[in-house]
Amino acid sequence: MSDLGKLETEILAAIAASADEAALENVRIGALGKKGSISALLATLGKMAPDERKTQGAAINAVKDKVTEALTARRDVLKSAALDARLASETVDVTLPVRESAAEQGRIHPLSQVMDELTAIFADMGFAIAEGPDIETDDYNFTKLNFPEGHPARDMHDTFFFNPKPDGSRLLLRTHTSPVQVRAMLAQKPPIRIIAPGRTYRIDSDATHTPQFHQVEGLVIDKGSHLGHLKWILAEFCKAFFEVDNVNMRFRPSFFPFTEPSLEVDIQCRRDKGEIRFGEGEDWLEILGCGMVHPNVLRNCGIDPDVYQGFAWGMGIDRIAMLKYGIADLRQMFEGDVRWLNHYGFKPLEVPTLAGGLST
Ligand code: 2NL
Repeated sequence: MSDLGKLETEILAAIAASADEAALENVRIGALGKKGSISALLATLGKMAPDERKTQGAAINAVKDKVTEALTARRDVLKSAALDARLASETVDVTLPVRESAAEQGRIHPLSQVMDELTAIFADMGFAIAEGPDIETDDYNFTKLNFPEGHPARDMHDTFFFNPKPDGSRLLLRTHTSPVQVRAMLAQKPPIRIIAPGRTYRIDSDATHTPQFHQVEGLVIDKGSHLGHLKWILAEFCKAFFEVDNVNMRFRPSFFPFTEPSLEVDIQCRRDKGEIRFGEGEDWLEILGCGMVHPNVLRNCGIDPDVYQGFAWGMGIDRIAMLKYGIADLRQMFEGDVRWLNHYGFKPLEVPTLAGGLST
């Protein structure tokens, strides 16, 4: 076989043996590239006699055409084999569920949900939401609220105190959200209609108490406000919050330094098999404390008790959240267990509203 014939056989064999497009490209460069074997042969034509050039030129170009054809054919085969391999390895199971977006995967803690529900209900009645600092003064947390200095009622609150300052005064972690209302009375003129939801702190830790807990308090100050208004507000609140048409409430006399008279409120319920129903049954469940704002508190906050009357109430949020959503253990609420939150939590985009439903 001639040298040219041998070269052709070798190149065609190398093309057939190329396992992928990269290997094939190397063969192409080896034959047809600038320094390729066929290109080198074509370069010799210039030095040949015209007759020889005619026959050799035709022969070399014929080999070049064959090689080019074989390269194209082989490239097509390798391309479609590569595509087949990708299609086989990158299968998509279209029957799998669609992955939820981050906003849909997250969960709102039941306590945040209940706070949002309370806020929606009272905002609908025309209440403004008031907030204040967790770290308070003795004056706002106790003195202005008619707890006399050294009075045992201060001990009832098991307060977290900070170290005293050089002047003897000491800051504390608020034991209730009442100081928020004190600030509101000092800052604005009546009529006042506010609720103050937030964190509160007392030195208490057992199965039913955590050192940090949550409260919502309400305050109305106006000319001629009275207990009848308070009873209506609380009844409307209970119906809306527990999502029932009817509630029966019981008011018992009680004592708080900041209200006179003071009352505790129970709502009627039935408990069976761990389930609780409101508006029926024989049991009574205490849910909040309330009363007419003590004249001393009004005076301490710059409001004339001969012109204005007010009523206020306070309620623990943690317990009513557990009641409404069937949460058995208070401490689980603060453990931050994602599995617990997936079970008891709420979807972030389903914001509670009175029109759209509180807890759907
Ligand atoms: C309870 C009872 C109550 C208030 C809180 C209040 C606030 C001001 C003036 C007068 Cl500024 N009262 N708040 C009134 C009665 C009861 O809370 O058992 N809370 C968990």
